[in-house]
Amino acid sequence: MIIDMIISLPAIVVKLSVSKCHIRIQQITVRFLMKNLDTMGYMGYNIINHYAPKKRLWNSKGIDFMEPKYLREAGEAFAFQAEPIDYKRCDAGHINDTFFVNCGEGNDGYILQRVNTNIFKDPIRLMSNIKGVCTHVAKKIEACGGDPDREVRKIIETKDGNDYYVDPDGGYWRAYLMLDDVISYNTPDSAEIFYKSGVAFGKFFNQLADYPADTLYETIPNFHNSVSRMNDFKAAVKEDKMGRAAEMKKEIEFALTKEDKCSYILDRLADGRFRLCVTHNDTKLNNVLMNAKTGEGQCIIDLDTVMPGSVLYDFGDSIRFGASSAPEDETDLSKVYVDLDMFEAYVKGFVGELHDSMTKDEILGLPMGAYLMTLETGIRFLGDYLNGDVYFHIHYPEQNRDRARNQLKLIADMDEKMDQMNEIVKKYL
Ligand code: GN1
Ligand code: MG
Repeated sequence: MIIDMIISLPAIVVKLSVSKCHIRIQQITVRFLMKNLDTMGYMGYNIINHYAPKKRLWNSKGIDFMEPKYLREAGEAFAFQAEPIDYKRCDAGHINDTFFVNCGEGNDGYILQRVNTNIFKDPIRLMSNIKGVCTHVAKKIEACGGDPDREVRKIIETKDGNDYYVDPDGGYWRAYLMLDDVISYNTPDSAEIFYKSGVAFGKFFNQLADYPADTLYETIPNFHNSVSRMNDFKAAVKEDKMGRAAEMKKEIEFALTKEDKCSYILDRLADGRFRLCVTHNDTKLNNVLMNAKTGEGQCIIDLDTVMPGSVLYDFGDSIRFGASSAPEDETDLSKVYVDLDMFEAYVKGFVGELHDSMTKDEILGLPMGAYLMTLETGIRFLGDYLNGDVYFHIHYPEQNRDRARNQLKLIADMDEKMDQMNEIVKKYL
């Protein structure tokens, strides 16, 4: 016993000093990043967030430490019910910078967002899309006796009557009314919740069925063009800017074997088997706010990518996110699979709303919609990891790698479950 302890002593000492050294490196990194936040930007903020306790990121007034320049100027530019008292960063969403605005007891709260103009190149046309869509949906809600302020995003104008504020550095900001008594889920707690989100996205799709699609500006061209997504991915692999392709060899090879499936939706849009409609294109479960009291879907949010597309895009993106047994960046892949009960619950809700307007080919194609939206997201995460994390916000350095592995695990599972998914949708023809 004593001899055993003596023998293992050097190993313990080495382990302790390695972990001490690791902690020390983390502390130095955090200190350096905190001093240089202006130049390190969001990536710096997220690394600190990962390594250091969150409370270190809030200053004495309770304001996010990594407060973007002109946050306050932007907040003061909008015609809120009262002047803002404080702001909190919202960490959901991989693209824009989002803040909750508190205007004091008894006053409404607001969402203030700085649009990511590296991705949305023309924020003025983007806002005119959103305004058009919200106005259209608001009229539908009013006609049914609903409350348009609470059932569709309400855009708040600036004090001088614009839909956005431009800061002195050319940053674009917009604001929405924040809704009380709503919940958004990252994973559905029950099949019932996921069913209700399907109903809500189905309703939204219906509300936009007569929207003049040709007036919509394409905020991100080829957004769900899986063929061009695959080409972008191949270019990232070829360039291998960060020297990360070797580490991801297995995942890259796996993704490339799926290339022949990428044109499935495009072929059918081209020959008329699928219709070109107005679609949301980012139908993650957390983009529907559910009423906390009734549990029903209340308001669809994140309207940046409302563009012409196929109904399979909206169905598929919901499945890849909400019918997964685990969150999008779960690293224990044994926990990641497609939950067929969730899949069926969503089919029931979504197709239940849209049945009369969908073609038979579209209903039968839904499992492929799920497959392609998952593949697309997987190769986008992986491509971004190879490109040096320039697109999606990350909260720690390897997050895009982990997200990619997660999505590709779902694809491997869908390969196994395709027959069962096909059988499920046939029941709803
Ligand atoms: C991004 O903004 P957010 O987080 O809702 C992305 C989606 C991806 C999603 C993956 C404009 O959505 O396409 O499916 O991340 N949005 C854009 O979680 O690229
Ligand atoms: Mg989005």
